[in-house]
Amino acid sequence: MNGTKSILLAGIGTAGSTIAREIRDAFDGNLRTIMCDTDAATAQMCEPFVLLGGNRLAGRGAGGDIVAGRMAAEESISAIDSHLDGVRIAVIVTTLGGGTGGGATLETVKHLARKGIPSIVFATVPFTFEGDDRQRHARSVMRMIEDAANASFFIPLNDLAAETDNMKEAFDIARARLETGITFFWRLLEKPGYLRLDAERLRNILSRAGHGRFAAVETSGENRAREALDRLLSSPAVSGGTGTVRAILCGILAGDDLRLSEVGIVAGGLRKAFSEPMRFDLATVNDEESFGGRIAAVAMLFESTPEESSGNKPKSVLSGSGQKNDRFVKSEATIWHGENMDEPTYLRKGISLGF
Ligand SMILES: Nc1nc2c(ncn2[C@@H]2O[C@H](COP(=O)(O)OP(=O)(O)OP(=O)(O)O)[C@@H](O)[C@H]2O)c(=O)[nH]1
Ligand SMILES: [Mg+2]
Repeated sequence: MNGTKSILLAGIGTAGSTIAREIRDAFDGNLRTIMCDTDAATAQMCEPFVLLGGNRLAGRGAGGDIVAGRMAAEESISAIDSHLDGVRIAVIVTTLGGGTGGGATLETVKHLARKGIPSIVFATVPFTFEGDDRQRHARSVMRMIEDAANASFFIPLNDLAAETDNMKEAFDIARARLETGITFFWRLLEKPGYLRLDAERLRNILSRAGHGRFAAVETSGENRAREALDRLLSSPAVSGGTGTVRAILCGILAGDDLRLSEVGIVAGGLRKAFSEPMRFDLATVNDEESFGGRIAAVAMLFESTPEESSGNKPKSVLSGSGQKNDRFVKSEATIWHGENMDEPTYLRKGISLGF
């Protein structure tokens, strides 16, 4: 199966489904997608569609009730199974705050896990002005999603208030940000690159990543690499955060003019910015049509909480050597003949990439 077809984009809830459809449209329809909602009206704009809780809610939506959303998913989430053939990773997009996004997402993640499919969740967190109840529900759901999903990214809508005072613009920015983070995976798999990732490697990286943050920048001009690095390092996603960064996935997307030294500046600079030992994966995408003359740099950071960083480290699965695996939040080190297989080959073998 084509690498990009082994990733499924699932939109949950009304806004989540709409965002998933918009992302697919913006990506020339070339994303394998499924939309799930308790509101039958969503089916008119989103295809393929799975109605959740048809018996219980009669296609009228969960009305902001996350318990109703959860029960609806319990009732009918297995209807997505016919869309899972060959799927190796699921990327879920949703908005917390509604009953379906808030209630059905966790059930969807758990269902996929039972099928052996890791989930990466991208979710917006409601504006404060939407009310204390929505905020509280969203926060409690976030924690459960963080625990259940293999990787999760949350975008607080409040943060966008610093960028615009206009409601529509704020939602547009949120959508654009989700689109950047989500389509990054497809771009990594679909386009050729000098340092490539395939679906299995991506699954390996993300299936144990934990809570994440991401930043994406685009630059052009003579100093584009230096500028990309500076902007990445000063973005709240990279400079903020309370936990220890355990793993970074760095992507550099550019046209035919990408220079080795530029890869060194961005990837090397990002890596050096963190003193903690961590896993670092780099992928480059060569896409002259989309990025000719420019560089797009994406940094996904996965971190542990302060408690996890000071807590016990898991033991090795294979060797039982007790070797620490500092690089992942939820995993044990995979030791084989004394080597930590979770380290990229070029690091284990000491191969220089020129930075
Ligand atoms: N990013 C984004 N978020 C939205 C948009 N519209 C609403 N939201 C957010 O999404 C939350 C509600 O999501 P909905 O999709 O309406 O709710 P739902 O998941 O369908 O749940 P129910 O309608 O209760 O079944 C709100 O609290 C908002 O924070 C949008 O256009 N874009
Ligand atoms: Mg709805």
